Amino acid sequence: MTNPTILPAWKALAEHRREIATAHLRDWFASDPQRCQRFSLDWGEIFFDFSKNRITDKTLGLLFQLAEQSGLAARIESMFNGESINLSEDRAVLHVALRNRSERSIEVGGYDVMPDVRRVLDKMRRFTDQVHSGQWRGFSGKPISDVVNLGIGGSDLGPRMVTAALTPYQKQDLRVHFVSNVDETDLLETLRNLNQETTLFLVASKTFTTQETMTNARSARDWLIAGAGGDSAAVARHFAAISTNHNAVQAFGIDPENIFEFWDWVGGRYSLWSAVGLSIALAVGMGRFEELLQGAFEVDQHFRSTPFSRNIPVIMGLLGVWYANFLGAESHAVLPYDQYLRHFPDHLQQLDMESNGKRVDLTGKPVDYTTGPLVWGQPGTNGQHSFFQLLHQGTHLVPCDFLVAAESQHELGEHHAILLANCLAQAEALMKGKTEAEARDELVDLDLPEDKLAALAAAKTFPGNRPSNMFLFKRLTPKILGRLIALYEHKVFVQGTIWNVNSFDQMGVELGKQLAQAILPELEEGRTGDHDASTAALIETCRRWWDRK
Ligand code: G6Q
Repeated sequence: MTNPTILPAWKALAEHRREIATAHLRDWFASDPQRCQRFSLDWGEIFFDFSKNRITDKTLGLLFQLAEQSGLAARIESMFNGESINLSEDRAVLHVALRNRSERSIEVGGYDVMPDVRRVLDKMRRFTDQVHSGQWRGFSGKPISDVVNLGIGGSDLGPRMVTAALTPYQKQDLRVHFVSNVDETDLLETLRNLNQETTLFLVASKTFTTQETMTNARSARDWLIAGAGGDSAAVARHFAAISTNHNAVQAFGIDPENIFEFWDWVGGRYSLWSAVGLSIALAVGMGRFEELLQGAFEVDQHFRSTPFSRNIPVIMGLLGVWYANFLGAESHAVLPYDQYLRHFPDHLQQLDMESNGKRVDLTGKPVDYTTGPLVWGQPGTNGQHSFFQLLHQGTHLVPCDFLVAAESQHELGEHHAILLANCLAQAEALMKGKTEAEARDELVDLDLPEDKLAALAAAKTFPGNRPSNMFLFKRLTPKILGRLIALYEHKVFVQGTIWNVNSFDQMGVELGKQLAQAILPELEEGRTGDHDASTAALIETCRRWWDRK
């Protein structure tokens, strides 16, 4: 547990930043034909090209030293060995156990968790097989046609993202929907076209107390029972729960047979690999779900056993530290050139910002350095027609991750080649930029007076030297997707280790859960609370417009 800023490598990096302050990526590429070869890794069907980063061999060497001096190797072992590295909640962090496809046991406090993990996977397999084969029937004897996952945050974003990403692998006769928002619009618009007789609800909630999910679950239960002619016995055929809280699930009225358990050592944003992934398994089948696990397992092995110099999540994490702490970057853009990955930035936003959006270190002391970045993005090429302007010419340094498949899931004329060409061109343009002289050359025929020419050339100049990673993968299969997600999970781990923060609690999210509970009775019943004038006026205005005053 060290303040990273006192480490020798940190100090050396601060010094080194000055050495390369005026260097340009364009010149580094021009003078070094081996640059891409040295700064890329061809790992199975993923080609990770990090050569378009503002780094030299020396930068990387110092970053690897920083990782060593931060005790990263020991911390990786602590996680894989089930130690309580989530200090504030005194919990192990073992999403790696959920995708441990080996025979290796993994213990928490001397108890091997692997038999429990396999038992729940078996139960998921039996359940998905029953639903897919039509053996599982609703209250009127019809097979299931629609599954609705009710969950929020970690119990929604991961499975929602994966299910969308694996659309080409989905079972044809089963549709999977996701409802997260307590805004009734979300539930009502989803239920609008569904039939109670053939709809199955999965209530995914680790705690089974989350206000939004429980409110949606209660309304969904009412809708179902109304459709079943008031017979509450229908709930047993139409509700399953994924939770660590058995008592609350049973109190809700869900058949204990339909409970899929997971454990307190699985953080919400790391839970898609657990029974929280049941919606994924129902969408694509258990075999595909296990291919997803396999991909993540391969990354776990890579992360645990590969030297830092060839370790992809370690390199990803260190590059982020370099930009955040030494080059002043405040955000990180994730740009999948893949419509099926449209929810990938949302998932990473939670993964990264909830994990490393922390202001105190592991001892509770406020940090005096930057921690987790703002993570944002959306699929290409759409973003090119909006925020890419700022990426190219704005005043912020925004490191970007591009993700793109070499092969499409479809064949439609030139679409995929155009998509790929755009992706590669953007990364190249961010790196190279366009000099003022090049801009002037393009304008020469306009024959403008010098002041106008200078202004226009300046507007058309691109500084370049803007960094990016490229994740080029062969095709978006379940295994490749599993790998991509796990790479980012471990990247976040690397950064949390260096920043010396707890990446596995989320007190800011807990706060939100408490605050709404306090205002609700004041809104509904007009009770007086202890609020600032602004909040009190807002409550009063709502009540007046509701005509309850
Ligand atoms: C994730 C967070 C948070 C959580 C949701 C839902 O890491 O803890 O996003 O997943 O608040 O919580 P429940 O699963 O308990 O309903």
